[in-house]
Amino acid sequence: MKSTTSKSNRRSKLYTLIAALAVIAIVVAAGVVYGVYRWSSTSSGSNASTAVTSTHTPTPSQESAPVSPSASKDVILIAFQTNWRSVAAECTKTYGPEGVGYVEVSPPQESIQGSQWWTSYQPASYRLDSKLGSESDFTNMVSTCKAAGVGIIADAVINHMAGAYSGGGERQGVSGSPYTADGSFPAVPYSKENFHTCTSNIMNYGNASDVQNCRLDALQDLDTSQPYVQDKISDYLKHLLDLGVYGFRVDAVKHIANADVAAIKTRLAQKTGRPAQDIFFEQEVIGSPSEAKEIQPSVYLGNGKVSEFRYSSSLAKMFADDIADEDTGLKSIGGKYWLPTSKAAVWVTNWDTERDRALTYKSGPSYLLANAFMLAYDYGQPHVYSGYYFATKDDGAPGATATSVPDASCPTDGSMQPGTWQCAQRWTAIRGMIGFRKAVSGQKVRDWKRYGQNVLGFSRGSAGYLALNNSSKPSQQTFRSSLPAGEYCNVYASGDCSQTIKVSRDGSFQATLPAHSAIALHTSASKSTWKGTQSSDPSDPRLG
Ligand code: ARE
Repeated sequence: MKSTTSKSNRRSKLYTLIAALAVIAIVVAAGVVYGVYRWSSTSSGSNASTAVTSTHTPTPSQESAPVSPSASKDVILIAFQTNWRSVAAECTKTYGPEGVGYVEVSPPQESIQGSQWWTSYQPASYRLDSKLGSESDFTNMVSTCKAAGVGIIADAVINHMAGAYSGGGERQGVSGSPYTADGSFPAVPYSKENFHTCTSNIMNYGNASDVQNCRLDALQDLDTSQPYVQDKISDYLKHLLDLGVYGFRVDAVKHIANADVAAIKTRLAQKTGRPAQDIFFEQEVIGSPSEAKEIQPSVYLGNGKVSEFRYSSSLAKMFADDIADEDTGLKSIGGKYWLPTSKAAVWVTNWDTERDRALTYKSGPSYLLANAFMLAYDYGQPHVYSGYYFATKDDGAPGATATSVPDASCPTDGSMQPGTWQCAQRWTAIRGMIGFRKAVSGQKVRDWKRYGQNVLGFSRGSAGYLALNNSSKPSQQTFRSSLPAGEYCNVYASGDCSQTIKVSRDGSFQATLPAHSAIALHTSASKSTWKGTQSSDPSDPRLG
């Protein structure tokens, strides 16, 4: 009797255990299925709602989730003038699911007042209370993005403070901090003695002392050689690191002596207890061989990455001429005199060049083709730029006032109307190419071939193939790739695999590449496995 009871007890305990395990298994499986569903529905560009507003509140465990800087997720998205709430929402909705590694945001410190975008580059204090949001909005953005696997790169304006102005008197920054045109910034605090004595504008880029000790565009130039100034700057950067930012784009580095940049980084490393080489620093140095040797991009390589501006200017020239030319075309990117690929920060355009030179949305379909090339090729760390359509150079973000920028919303008609956001991170071709980059990570460029004027193709190992037609005529070709046989989605052209290419056993495929278009194929996007359901995105621009 006793043994029967204990047997049945044991049996019932066993049943309970099995039932409990079954429940756990069902819950886990449901979680996985939900996760896969969410990934596929978002990564295919499914019904992206057009409003970008924050609803996500991260749990503490999500907040501490690490962002792994892996080579397959090296894409930086520049969310120009986008407010913190909108970046947070987009991290969850688009950047994270699409595989963007980092978002570079506009300067987060308090700036002067004004609706123009460039007011962000005139600090009034280092308080994190700016046109783009409060410190708590910023903190929420950092943790929300981190939970979505996306690191935040802050634009650090450390060379100068607000611009000088005439008429004297005190002014207030966007959150009320007072400042003057003669060096008084009590909220930091900085006083006149903390600035260089040269008050004229830079006249001669052939003279390093002029470039580094005088004023860039009337901006009051900090004397970054002073230990006190280095201390204040490193405190500001430490604060951002403490809040969880991944690293920095450092503004106007050419105007700061290399020794000062290195000293600021060393202080920051000491204060945060991190090795200096583990702190991401991407330095803005616009290179020009005709300028002084002390201000060349290569001088700053010891501090981290450096902008390779040759990239965007070369792409502009090549896409206006013949991208397939063996000597002057895309093949020459990353040549002998370029920064080493591991140190180069590259983009088709940024906010300065967009208003001045370079390929931009105003250049038509070449803009998209150039971005596709950047994301498919293996030179430098790519930055996809996402700003807003504008009429004049000074136009601030859509709806910007002197002290705030409203939440972003993505356009739905492709008309590129000034005063609407671009939302480039949502464009079908950009989403497709970010997925391409992830799939071909670590694979070498091969099968490079010129197929005619402005028509070329190349493989990334046996994982992907990109063919570009930058001419105004369709191009019918037999392309030679190293892809395994199969039917692949053209991820440049659609998000739902409605345009496919059949690759034969020898890797070749026949296709007619439309004018100004591309074919992008990779092994993670085959007809039989593709989950995307949305052919195009409402914010796709009509580039002509
Ligand atoms: C604004 C007004 C000015 C006014 C000033 C002060 O436009 O008229 O005098 O405010 O009141 C941005 C805007 C500027 C703006 C500034 C501050 O572009 O127009 O000035 O914000 O609000 C050089 C630097 C490089 C710099 C470019 C613009 O080397 O670092 O000039 N780029 C960064 C940012 C900019 C930002 C700043 C620096 C300032 O990306 O967005 O300015 O924080 C050659 C040289 C380059 C030189 C280039 C252009 O190529 O080799 O070194 O770049 O010409 O001059």
